[in-house]
Amino acid sequence: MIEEKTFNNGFPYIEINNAMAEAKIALQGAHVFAYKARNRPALLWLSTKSHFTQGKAIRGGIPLCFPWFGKNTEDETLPQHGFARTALWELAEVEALDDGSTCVRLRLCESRESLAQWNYRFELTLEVHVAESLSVQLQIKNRDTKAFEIGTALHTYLRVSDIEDVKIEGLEGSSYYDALTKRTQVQEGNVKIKEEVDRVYQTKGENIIVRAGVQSINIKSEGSSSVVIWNPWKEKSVSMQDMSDTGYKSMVCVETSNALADRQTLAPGETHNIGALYREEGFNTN
Ligand code: TA6
Repeated sequence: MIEEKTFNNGFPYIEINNAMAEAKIALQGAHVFAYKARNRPALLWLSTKSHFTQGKAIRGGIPLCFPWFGKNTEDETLPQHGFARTALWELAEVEALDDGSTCVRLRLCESRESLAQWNYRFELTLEVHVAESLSVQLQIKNRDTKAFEIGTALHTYLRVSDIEDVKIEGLEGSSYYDALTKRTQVQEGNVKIKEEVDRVYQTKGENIIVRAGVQSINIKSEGSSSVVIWNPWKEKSVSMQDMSDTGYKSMVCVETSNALADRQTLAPGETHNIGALYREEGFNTN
């Protein structure tokens, strides 16, 4: 079942309930902000202080970073991570599949507002498959007559039982740019989070496992050349108005991306797909 709903302030979202799972997707940003498979804990973290107001990014779930990741290198006054996550997308298709899962497609094209920030014609299609796992696939199409360069990310906030228990497997041996020290290093062993972490790993992220206690979340990335790992830790959590002081303890961002040095150039008419499949393994709650 799929319902179109709004918060009390009129902020629109869709709610999906099927035999396998439930999910919520805001039309602003085509932003998946809740997903829970039956008999499993919620996969995505959502700030208890997140905005749900037009033009303000939701803190949590899966923000889509496009057409740049991080600050815009030519004009830092433009919104961090681009405009896609605060633009109003169109609900294009909803499909109830024979296996009981649900597929939703949302679309965004250039607008007067986007052209004022980034003078290119494009079409984004986000396909969300709500099943016993969550699949999120973003197709980017260059509809312009000139090539353009993009940075993209599924800026996914995963809910974890305790950040200090987290071990992230699958990044061993990858080099990473540490945005805090501005240095490039090589990952030795699993990634553990004991302080603020903000790193762009040069890896496809095809098989990442986030473990925390009995929890294990498997992430299979496609179409990406980088994976960003971020946790703001205490000081930044306290400074962020849309995050509780202790919010950092129950989240970690594992972002399937083409960020920084992995930006891509799309020729006119060219498309690129970037996506991830998320599955919580070995954790059953009755
Ligand atoms: O993905 C890591 C990062 O670029 C961090 O540097 C931090 O800024 C985070 O994204 C959150 O960005 P936001 O604009 O959503 O507050």
